[in-house]
Amino acid sequence: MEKLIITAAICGAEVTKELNPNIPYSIDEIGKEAELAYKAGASIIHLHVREDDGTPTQNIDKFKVCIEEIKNRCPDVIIQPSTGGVVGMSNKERLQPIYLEPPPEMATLDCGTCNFGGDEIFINTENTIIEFAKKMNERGIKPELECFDKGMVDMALKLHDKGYIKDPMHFSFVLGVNGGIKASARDLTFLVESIPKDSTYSVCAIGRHEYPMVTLSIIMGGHARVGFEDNVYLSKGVLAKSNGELVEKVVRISRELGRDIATPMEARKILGLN
Ligand code: KMH
Ligand code: ZN
Repeated sequence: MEKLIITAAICGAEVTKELNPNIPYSIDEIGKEAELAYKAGASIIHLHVREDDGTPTQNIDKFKVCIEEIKNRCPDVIIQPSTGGVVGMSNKERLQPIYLEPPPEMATLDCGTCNFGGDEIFINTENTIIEFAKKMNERGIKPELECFDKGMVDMALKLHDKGYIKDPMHFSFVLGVNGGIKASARDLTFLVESIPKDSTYSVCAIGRHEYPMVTLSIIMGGHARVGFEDNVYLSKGVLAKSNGELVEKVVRISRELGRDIATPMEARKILGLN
């Protein structure tokens, strides 16, 4: 089986130090967390950035300094900025990191609108998705197609057929969001069977669902995302000390199951990055 690409979603936009004091906010904290994840086996860092007080931001200058810090510590890691930001941000705010110089190799492309619990709605209209996809194409950025539900997979496939999303497609199945598809073996199988055979996919899941779903992905030939953005616990009731610990755990599981871990260069080859 192809080697496993591990993505570390090191800080997210919504989790706070109140939930786990090890969530990184500052440039230095973000750099340290990226390095721990990378040294443990992550080849992609999925990146959100924060103000020093933890407020999520999509400010391009903040991305720039955080990426410099990460590159100093992990020179060959793939950095994948979020274009999702946080619920309520405008498209213009969200798109800022795709204008970085040089452009990032990858960025997320959220493929639909989703309830996020309570009154929160993460809005991605069809026109928004097309606008983001076009801009990523212009900048030579590979989109990671974030799908929180089956309809988002179908939207990505439709926009692929219309030429807005290029081959080879890479999906990220986000399971167990409050408002999205369930974190279950049946639902993951449904998603995997819905995408073209020559595409790749990674799986992440919220909270306690993270390791069971990621383990299924390892077995099924998909890739894995772990990190504080999705889950702050190493095991039941035990807060993770770092993203490194979360990555070490998925490395252990994968090796036990006989699947080796991809280096960043191997990940680039698998994903068709230049
Ligand atoms: N924070 C969520 C609103 C992404 O990175 O593209 C969106 C998100 C997905 O995290
Ligand atoms: Zn994200």
